[in-house]
Amino acid sequence: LTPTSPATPSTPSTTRSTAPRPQTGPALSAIAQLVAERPVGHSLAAPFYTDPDIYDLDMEEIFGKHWIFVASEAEIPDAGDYVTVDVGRHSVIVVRDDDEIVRAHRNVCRHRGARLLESPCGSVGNIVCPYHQWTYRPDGELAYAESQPETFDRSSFGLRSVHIRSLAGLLFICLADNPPEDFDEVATRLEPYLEPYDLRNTKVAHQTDIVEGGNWKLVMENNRECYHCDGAHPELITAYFTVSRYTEEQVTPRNREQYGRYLAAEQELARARSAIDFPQSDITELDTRPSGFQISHLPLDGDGASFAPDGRQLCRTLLGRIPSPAFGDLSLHLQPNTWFHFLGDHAVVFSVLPLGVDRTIVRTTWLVHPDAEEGVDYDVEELTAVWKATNDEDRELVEKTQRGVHDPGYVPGPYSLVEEEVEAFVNWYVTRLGAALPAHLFPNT
Ligand code: 3BY
Ligand code: FES
Ligand code: FE
Repeated sequence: LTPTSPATPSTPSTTRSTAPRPQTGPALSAIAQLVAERPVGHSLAAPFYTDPDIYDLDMEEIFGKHWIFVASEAEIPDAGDYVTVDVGRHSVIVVRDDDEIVRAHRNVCRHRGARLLESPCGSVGNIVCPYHQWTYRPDGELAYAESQPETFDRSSFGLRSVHIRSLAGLLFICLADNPPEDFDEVATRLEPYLEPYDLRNTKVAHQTDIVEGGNWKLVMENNRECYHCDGAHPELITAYFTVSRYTEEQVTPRNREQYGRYLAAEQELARARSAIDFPQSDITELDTRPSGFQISHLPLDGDGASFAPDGRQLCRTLLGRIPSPAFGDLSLHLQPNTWFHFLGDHAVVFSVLPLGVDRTIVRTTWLVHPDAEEGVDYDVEELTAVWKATNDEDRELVEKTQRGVHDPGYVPGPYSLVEEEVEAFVNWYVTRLGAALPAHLFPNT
């Protein structure tokens, strides 16, 4: 296991106040009222998607306090490799130090505050500030600062660290001083599902950033259902069973035939799992804890191996100790900003990063076995085609919805039987927001 650094307490060590943010009383109480009046089983009221004050609150209470998926260890394989990640106004350096430990630091110089690294990724010996050349080791320690008095104590001016942890090679940061503690338990329960893929031992085959013209919650809600898949995702549905996760009563006459094939493929997958003592059960704890999550394993259609039109294997080398190509799709959803698909031959991982109230980055990374050779064992175009198309289709839907919820004619509408995970996401979200707002704003509860 690659260790990750324990975060040092941030300096200066002021206790963060739980009092309302520097915002006018009426704005906060209006938000509290919207939270209290949220109709269960319905989409959110328009201001949650359009109001800059609610966006600021989201950045503080959701992105500022939870574990946020930002990168994979495969993106920084060697000492000195780094990525920079912007979460709202916070810029963070995620770097592998000289002892191979993955660390996260504030991308802010301890001298007079200059932004240290501007590239989205790269490799450094040391981190040298472009302004007056204060020089930091990858572990954050200040190694050199010119023309300082005798009394200058270098050890007091290391980079401020940010909490970071690696879940089987997937890197999560938390900007809060005290991250949600329940992630430990979540990690322990997820490890047996992820370990067989050996994600630490993968390489990046491709990465894309797309900017969606919609609020981050519309991006997440759209991901949490496949109600739209039949109509919107011609590429994805050929690989996927649209009826995945359906119960008997959710099946319509139109998709009954597919449902039969789905059940048979599910049994086949259960057999493949037991061959390697892979956990058999799905877990759904999406809105019952701070680090809400769901892990579920679904068979794929056709050959059942990969996201190809015919379900055919797309990379010749399989990940980790996966026994056979047709190992279905292990999908992991974590609140608030991510989803993952782990297949026998590759993994696709997604990080949602808000840029503004109606602009959101979706970063998609395709991971393959480190020995897989591009052009020999896989073709990048083929490997990425389905999710590139799907992302683009989803972007359009998110943007249409953003335009719709911005329209004065919008009223929240009811979720269908197959949108329970959207409700779970929204419920998780309003619960977090409600808990963050001062109690006196909720006089009736
Ligand atoms: O990525 C997901 O988990 C959902 C379900 C299937 C398609 N998709 C948008
Ligand atoms: Fe970085 Fe001066 S601001 S060295
Ligand atoms: Fe979609």
